[in-house]
Amino acid sequence: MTNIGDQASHTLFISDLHLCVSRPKITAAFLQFLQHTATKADALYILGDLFEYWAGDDAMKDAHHDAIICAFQVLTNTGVKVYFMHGNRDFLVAHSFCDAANITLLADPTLITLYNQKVLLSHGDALCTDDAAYMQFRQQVRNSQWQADFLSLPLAERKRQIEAIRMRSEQEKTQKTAEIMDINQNALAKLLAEFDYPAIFVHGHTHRPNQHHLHLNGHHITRWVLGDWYEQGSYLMCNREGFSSVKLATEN
Ligand code: LP5
Ligand code: MN
Repeated sequence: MTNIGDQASHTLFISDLHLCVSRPKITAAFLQFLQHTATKADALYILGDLFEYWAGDDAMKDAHHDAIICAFQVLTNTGVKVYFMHGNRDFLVAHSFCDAANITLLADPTLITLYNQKVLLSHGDALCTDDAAYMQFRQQVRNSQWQADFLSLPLAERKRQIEAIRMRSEQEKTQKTAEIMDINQNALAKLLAEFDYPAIFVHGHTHRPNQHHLHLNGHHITRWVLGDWYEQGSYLMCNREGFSSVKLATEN
């Protein structure tokens, strides 16, 4: 492959878009991103919370989801690989959606090698261990029997229950400090040790985009936190020279 200008080999990372029918501007920005920015990349990694929520793959037959699936198909047909990891909002995304969109589902966490560097990927919510109420909720809804029972409910009932949990979650978050809702440093150190201290760790979820440097057991690790797309789209780009965070132009 010839590496010139923006054709140079590179990989993109995004998370926390929270796409939904009631925020059409974000969906439009995302479709633009897929058509223009992502087509030049080798691969796109979506690290969770692509959707505001996902009630089950039978919810994907509407026009909003159809446009997103078609855009993924167009992108992947040009040879760009798209990988998707579950977030806390869309962990019910399953193989019907991924097959239709031609994207690959990744486990959380996943270790990849990118341009000779070990890069660990996660949504990030599993590391928010100080948030005891969330951890308990997470354990319950990530149970496969619980999910099978939930998915056996009619779609309208699932949506009703999710809306109720959303309201409760928003209410409870007002009572939690920012520290409680951030990554726990011991949980982070434990995860990085399990993966033999990768050079890079990329995650989303906290909506606190940043670059952090850690020194653990003689290793230097860079932790990149992805931003959400509520106000402005953004992505992390990685090429042979390293990582850089990019904001999308906003339309006026
Ligand atoms: O998403 P975000 O960033 O706003 O908040 C998260 C945590 N909240 C959640 C809940 C989701 O936002 C909404 C549900 C998504 C849909 C999933 C589909 C299938 C599930 C269906 C369930 C019926 O993840 C929030 C964290 C925050 O991140 C920061 O890390 O604090 O956690 C909470 O607010 C959780 C509450 O503290 C506890 C909620 C208890 C609800 C108990 C109900 C028990 C019933 C279980 C299932 C029916
Ligand atoms: Mn999240």
